[in-house]
Amino acid sequence: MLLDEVQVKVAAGHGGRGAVAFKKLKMAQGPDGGNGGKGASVIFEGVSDLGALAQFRYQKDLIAPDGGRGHGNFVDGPDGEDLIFRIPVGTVIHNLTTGKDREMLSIGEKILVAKGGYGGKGNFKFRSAENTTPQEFQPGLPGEECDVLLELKMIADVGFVGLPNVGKSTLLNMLTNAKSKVANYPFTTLEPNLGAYYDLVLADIPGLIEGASEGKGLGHKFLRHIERTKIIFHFIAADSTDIEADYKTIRAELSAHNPELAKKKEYLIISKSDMVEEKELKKLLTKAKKLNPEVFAISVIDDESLEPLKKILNQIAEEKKV
Ligand SMILES: Nc1nc2c(ncn2[C@@H]2O[C@H](COP(=O)(O)OP(=O)(O)OP(=O)(O)O)[C@@H](O)[C@H]2O)c(=O)[nH]1
Ligand SMILES: [Mg+2]
Repeated sequence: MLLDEVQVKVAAGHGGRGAVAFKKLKMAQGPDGGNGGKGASVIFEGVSDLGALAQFRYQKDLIAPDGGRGHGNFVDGPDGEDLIFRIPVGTVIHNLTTGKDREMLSIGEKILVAKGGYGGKGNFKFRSAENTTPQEFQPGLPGEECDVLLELKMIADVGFVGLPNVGKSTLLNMLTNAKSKVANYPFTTLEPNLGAYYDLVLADIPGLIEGASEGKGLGHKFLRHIERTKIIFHFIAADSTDIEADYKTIRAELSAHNPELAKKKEYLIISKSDMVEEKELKKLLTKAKKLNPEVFAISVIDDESLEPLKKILNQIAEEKKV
């Protein structure tokens, strides 16, 4: 099961304390306490692997090492080595402690989540003409600590939405290298699937039902994955008993989840067009055009019917390049 939301505790390392020490040579006396090392920071780095949050299933405390303490003879404590965790691109990092959100947008991008504390100065730094035997030192500063909620919101170009069993996964598998499970019953797809169609990322979302935005069915959990998509393919099966009702159900769920979703460019896809007679299909398309003039009838057993859709995808890919 894809882990797409997880809360972790993050603690950067504390700085090491500075040393109080004096040279032991008779001829050369004086302070020689070294500084403490810097505490390690906790850093997230973007990767393409959508499953990367799984590392936090059991490891929920991300604790970076402290800096070492300073020693005599001007020996500074070692810095703690930063902890770097790889998280999927498209993850929103909610810092629950500060209330600030950051997003991991690109592969290789590094985001500092908790900064390690500075090391303290050793007594050598406190020497002066008046104070030749300083006892002063600084303790290291504490590292930052925070609770962080990681929420994966995939960055797909096109999101497939619709009621269950309308052929979303089937089309994804046809167009891409994805192997989304297909079966003739509702809720076959239990988690989102991605596929690449040339440069485009297509996302197949589990079927939505009325009340999905309030938590019914499975799809609600995944609606956030299409918050970032620019384009929605809205599927209605040709053998639907009432396409207008089906259409409105899904539109209502999209707006209820997030009004921004309802504003996205939408193409209406009348799927399984082979299930109805030609005459019936024509009637359906007339009805469908009233709901959304950008409508396509497709059947996965008729390759030709997919051509107009592929053209649209190519057009979307072209627009993405600009
Ligand atoms: N006749 C016909 N059947 C199709 C077509 N496309 C899909 N199907 C069948 O419809 C059923 C449902 O397909 P899925 O792709 O699993 O549907 P889905 O929308 O992903 O369903 P959920 O994952 O439950 O939301 C399967 O039995 C498919 O073989 C089509 O163009 N024509
Ligand atoms: Mg499916």
